[in-house]
Amino acid sequence: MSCREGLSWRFTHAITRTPADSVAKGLRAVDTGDPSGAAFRAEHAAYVQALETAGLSVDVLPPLEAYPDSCFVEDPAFCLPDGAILLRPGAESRKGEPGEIRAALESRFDRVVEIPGNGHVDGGDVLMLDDEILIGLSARTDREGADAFAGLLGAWGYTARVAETPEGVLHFKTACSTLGEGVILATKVMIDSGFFGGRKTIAVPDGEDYAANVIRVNDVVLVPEGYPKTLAAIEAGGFRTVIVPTHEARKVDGGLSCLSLRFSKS
Ligand code: CIR
Repeated sequence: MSCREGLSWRFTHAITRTPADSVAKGLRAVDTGDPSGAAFRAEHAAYVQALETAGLSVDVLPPLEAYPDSCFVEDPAFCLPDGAILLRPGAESRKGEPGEIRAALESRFDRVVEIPGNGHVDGGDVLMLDDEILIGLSARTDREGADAFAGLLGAWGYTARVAETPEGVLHFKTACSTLGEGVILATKVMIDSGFFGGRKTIAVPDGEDYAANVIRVNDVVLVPEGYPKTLAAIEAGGFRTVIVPTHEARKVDGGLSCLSLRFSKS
């Protein structure tokens, strides 16, 4: 696809979902204690406020107790200016989430389609850049799903490339983010993997890998609270930052990107 300046970071809208109390039972690789629903909701409100301050109109969907991880709305769907795609999350407990977010997408988009076939894709494995969409294979995204998704994106006129997510990384975007204007923030392992070719990258400083997941929203980059070296590296790159608390989300492997679907209408 030709480069669409700002495709991956200029947005007008976002969809989020308030965390339920059942988030205490959310999936996690390492148990560091359960998140508290109330504390998570307070952090979530600050997150929504940061998106609104960055210029977005934010739809906040009600909590879903039946789906502990459903506040991580990035995983069951993917949005482009020309439509939304319902994905098929790889975790058994999250399989019903696309059905739960369909109505919210249909209220915002004329075109809402399902990923074809039976393969799995989590939105957390999809890195949208201005000129290319990268799909990471992971424990949640399999080859069948990634190929089907890449085919659908191709039919919509986008260039998609499938890559291997390094071992031990939950989602491709757990370890990298677009800062916009052609710059990628990533862990050293991701940079060394060569996925990003000759693109400009900023390495996440040692000991702060969690902060690789940031989001560029219009004029600012939202950065998780508590990662001063990464914050300084992003600011040194010439980007304006806003700090947002994600302490509760982190307990269940969540970060800034997975808490919203961000998009602009064409
Ligand atoms: C999960 O394991 O599915 C959730 N506890 C966290 C999902 C985070 N999503 C993301 O990074 N895109």
